[in-house]
This record gives sequence, C-alpha cells and structure tokens, in this order.
Amino acid sequence: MRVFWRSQSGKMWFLGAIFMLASVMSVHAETVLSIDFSTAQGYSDGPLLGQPAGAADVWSEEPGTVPVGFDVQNGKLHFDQHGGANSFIMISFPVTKSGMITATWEWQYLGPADSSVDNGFVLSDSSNFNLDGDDSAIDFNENGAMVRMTAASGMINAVNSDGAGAGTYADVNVDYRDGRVIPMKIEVDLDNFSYDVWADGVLVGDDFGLRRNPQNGFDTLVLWNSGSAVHALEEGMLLDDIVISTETASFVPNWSLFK
Ligand SMILES: [Ca+2]
Ligand SMILES: [Ca+2]
Ligand SMILES: [Ca+2]
Repeated sequence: MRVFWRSQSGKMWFLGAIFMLASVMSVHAETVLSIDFSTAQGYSDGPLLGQPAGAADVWSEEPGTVPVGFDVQNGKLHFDQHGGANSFIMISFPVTKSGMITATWEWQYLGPADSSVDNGFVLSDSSNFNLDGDDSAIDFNENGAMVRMTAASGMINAVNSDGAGAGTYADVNVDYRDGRVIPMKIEVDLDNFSYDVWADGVLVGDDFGLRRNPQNGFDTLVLWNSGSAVHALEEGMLLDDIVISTETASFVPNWSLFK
C-alpha cells in the first residue's frame, strides 16, 4: 500500500477506494430514523407532541388522546411517571416488510432504587392499530416488538408472545433501578416474526415472538408511558439516541432522518 502515498493523486485514489468500500458495505443497511432530541434536529424543551419543529413527520398522538408525560428536556426525552392512564406517542418511518430491522437507544431510570416505572419502546405495524375497528386507537395487543422498564419487578422485560396479541412477557433479568445509562438494541426478523433483545451489549432475549405480527410491515415507533405505578414525584425515565435501520434494499428517496 505504501505506493499509494507517494503522491497526492495516489493518496486521493487510496481515500477514494476506502470511501467506495464503505459505500459498498453499507448498501444493505439504511438508517430510517435517527433522533437525539437536539436543537440541531429541531427539538426544544417542552412536550414532544408535534416536534421536531417544521418537520414533515412529527411525533403524533394516538387518535382521540393527548399524550401525557413525554417532554423534551436538555436534549433528551423525559418520561414523567405521572400517575394517570396509559399514554402513547408515536412517529413513523418508511415501511419495512422483510429482512431485518434494528433499533438502538439509551435508557436511564430516574428515581429511588426501591421504586420503578412502566415505560415502553415498541416497533409496530400501524395498520394493526385498527384491528378492532376503533379508528386506529392503539391497544397494547396491536403492537409488535415490545420492550419495557416494568414496574412489577424493577427489571427490563420484553414481549415473547404468539404474534396474535397475547400479552406474554419474559423477564430478561436486567435491573434498571441503579439509574445507570443502559444501551439497548433490538433486532427484528420480519421474515420469521421474531426478535432479539440486547442490554448493555449482552443478548438478553433470543428469538422472542412478536405480540402482533405485522400485516403490512413495521412503520411506527411507539413509546408508552403508564402512569399507573407512580410512587414518587421525581420518578421517571430518560430516553435518548434512537437509531432505526433496515437491512432490506428499501432506499427511500428524500427521506429525512429527522422527519
Ligand atoms: Ca440527546
Ligand atoms: Ca385499536
Ligand atoms: Ca436470535
């Protein structure tokens, strides 16, 4: 390789080759959503609903509801364990019908070590939200890959279900109550309707079944905030650095990552 560095043109050729190689390697993965709740992406402190400012696609409400307890704070999304009813908020990404879809994010629990929250991160097929003919109001059993900080045990757990709506969760033995930042990842296999779950880089859920298999494909990130388990005013959770990518050749022209 030393020969490439003997002249400026050789150096440029070498860098060009590296760039080409990187391009070829990334052909089968496309990032379809990247959200860090920063001002650079159009986010500002306050309710998440309708953000980011000026975007074509924004965080939206479950039809007929007003999301409660989802607020941007200092470049992160803060969930307030408010003590009210379940609340959903969602954002779209280009529909992915086959292959793998990967989501990564960071979670951090806020509150006393002897308490807990009930907040979820979910990938779903929005066409399932109208399975029960309720004008697409979101029912828990109409969602797909569901991971949560659960109130019952203070652990992270995840749906490992039958694809037909049963609410079967598996405890993945990750205790979040020390308040550390937990890097999370799920990989959904849309050809086999299963998914894997990682926490802190460790595979904690392998080949879990979806709660509701997609009819069309996955196209929506849903977050939920269940206020039912409120114990203390300061309890809540922080979410940041969401990245969703697909491995099928579903390049979408003009799709903005920050929509
Ligand atoms: Ca951030
Ligand atoms: Ca519904
Ligand atoms: Ca697996």
